[in-house]
Amino acid sequence: MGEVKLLGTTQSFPCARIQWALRLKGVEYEFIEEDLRNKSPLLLKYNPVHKKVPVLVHHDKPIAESLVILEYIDETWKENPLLPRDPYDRAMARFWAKFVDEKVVIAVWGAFTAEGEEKEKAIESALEPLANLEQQIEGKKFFGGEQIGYLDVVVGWISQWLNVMEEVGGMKLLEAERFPFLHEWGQNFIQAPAIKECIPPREKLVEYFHFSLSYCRRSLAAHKP
Ligand SMILES: N[C@@H](CCC(=O)N[C@@H](CS)C(=O)NCC(=O)O)C(=O)O
Repeated sequence: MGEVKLLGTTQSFPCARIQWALRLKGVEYEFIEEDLRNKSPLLLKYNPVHKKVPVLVHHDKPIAESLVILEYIDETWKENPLLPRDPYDRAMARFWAKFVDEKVVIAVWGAFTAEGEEKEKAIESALEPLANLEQQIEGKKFFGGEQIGYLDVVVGWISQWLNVMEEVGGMKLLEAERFPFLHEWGQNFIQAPAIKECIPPREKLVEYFHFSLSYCRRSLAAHKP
């Protein structure tokens, strides 16, 4: 199916989504590690609009945005389908994927970076969309049913990244007592061979989130009136 390249960083969860999908489908690819503090001419050429990773390059044609790339992968390599076949189930998987990126990621990031009086409020705001996800996974092994599917790959970051964000950001969100089904799903997800191979080492993520947190707080402080 031609040459496949992925421009990404090991610590980025949108990039992990793409590596997981390619591995679940058995697609060979070359991973090109980007330095986001010094973006390569290749990244600027292939994603001139957002200048972000991941970018999948197939037959020299670039595709950006992880959710868009996942759909491209699923339509191009038919084995081990990621999206459900039923149109309604497909629509629901897309609805929840959008929810994850627009609500869960934003709220968790807010809780991670919040300080002082704002922290408790931000944590409460992050627990709400997580509770919506808990309802979705209750009674199922994976969001995709018996097999890992599109929504599992989209939510996958909470299995490792969230845990590190909790530690670095001094908060607790995904407690087993509060979210038993999501917690169990995370354990199952991370054990799958195609997934396990592409989970960044914990210490790399710790370093990455420490850097992100101080960077974010420095820029907030610089913009305070
Ligand atoms: N919505 C995008 C988000 C991609 C994204 O935020 N990538 C980050 C790394 S995790 C990035 O490239 N940041 C560089 C920058 O913002 O300049 C997706 O799902 O692909």
